[in-house]
Amino acid sequence: MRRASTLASSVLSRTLTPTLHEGGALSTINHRFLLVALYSTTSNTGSSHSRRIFNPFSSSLGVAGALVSAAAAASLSQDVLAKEPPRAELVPKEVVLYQYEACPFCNKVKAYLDYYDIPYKVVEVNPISKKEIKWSDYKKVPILTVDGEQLVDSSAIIDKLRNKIHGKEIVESASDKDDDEEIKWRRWVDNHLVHVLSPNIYRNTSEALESFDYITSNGNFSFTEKITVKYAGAAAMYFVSKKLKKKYNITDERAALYEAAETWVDALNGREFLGGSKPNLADLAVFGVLRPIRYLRSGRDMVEQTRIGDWYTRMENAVGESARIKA
Ligand SMILES: N[C@@H](CCC(=O)N[C@@H](CS)C(=O)NCC(=O)O)C(=O)O
Repeated sequence: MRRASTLASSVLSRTLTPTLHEGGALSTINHRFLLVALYSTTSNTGSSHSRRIFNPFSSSLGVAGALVSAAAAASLSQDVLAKEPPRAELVPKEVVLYQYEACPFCNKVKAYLDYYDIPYKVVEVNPISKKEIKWSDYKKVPILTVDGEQLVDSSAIIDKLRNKIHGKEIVESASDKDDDEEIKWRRWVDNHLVHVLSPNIYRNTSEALESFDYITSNGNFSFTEKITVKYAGAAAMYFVSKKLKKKYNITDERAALYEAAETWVDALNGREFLGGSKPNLADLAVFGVLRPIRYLRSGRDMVEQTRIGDWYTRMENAVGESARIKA
């Protein structure tokens, strides 16, 4: 195993040395650290079709995490909505998701797979070596293989899956107006909402440490590596998040998060979901990207300070059990 100092300097040099590729230098900086940070967690956290309420505090805050989960579970039992599994013959035989556990784009795909009850295996990618995706020319996650076919880019993956497993039914039942609305809000998730998240989870030293504590508690690090990555990562991401704020014209990150949450509730316009009585792809996208931060300080603040909580709980109920199966 590499020594902690080597690991830290490798992580830092990768993180702080921008390279030019899609998304630009700053996004590379952001991603590299997020990989080692929120996105780098263990691969064996899922269980076969067991109800899974995502709660990053379950390991680090023990009783508090259990209480949050218990409250959510109680609400689930009162109001469990039917999922929408595809016809059996349309369910792919083998679906594998290459991911970082807390990556918002990966979580979008997982929300879709969970909601539609499509069993999938997860391969957790090492963010530094990326050896698990060496076989692919595409160097980001998520990558989804569906019966051997490689799909990349979260929104494109979801579109292709929808065509494969639901195709006509959904396309024919939706009006153009519904389609336009769904497309508009899916774009809003990719172009706006995801950019508000990093400045919030690394907003100050304590939140940056909270985020890295979650990562290092769940990631595959030795004791020394944990300490090094936790403190070096938190410090670096604190500064990177300031740059991200500038890049995306965010002056007050919490205000931007609350505004995004309120904007979303306004878009619902009194409906249970954007899709009406059932979630559509925009509901699943918003839910997916918020899921990794929901029980961090920023997510808790968001639910306390805005009207998004009721919709979020409805989504937890609707998405329900994870369809993930053990590799
Ligand atoms: N547009 C892509 C973005 C994917 C993306 O940026 N993934 C990040 C992790 S959240 C990544 O793999 N970054 C690796 C890198 O930039 O080297 C999608 O929606 O899937």
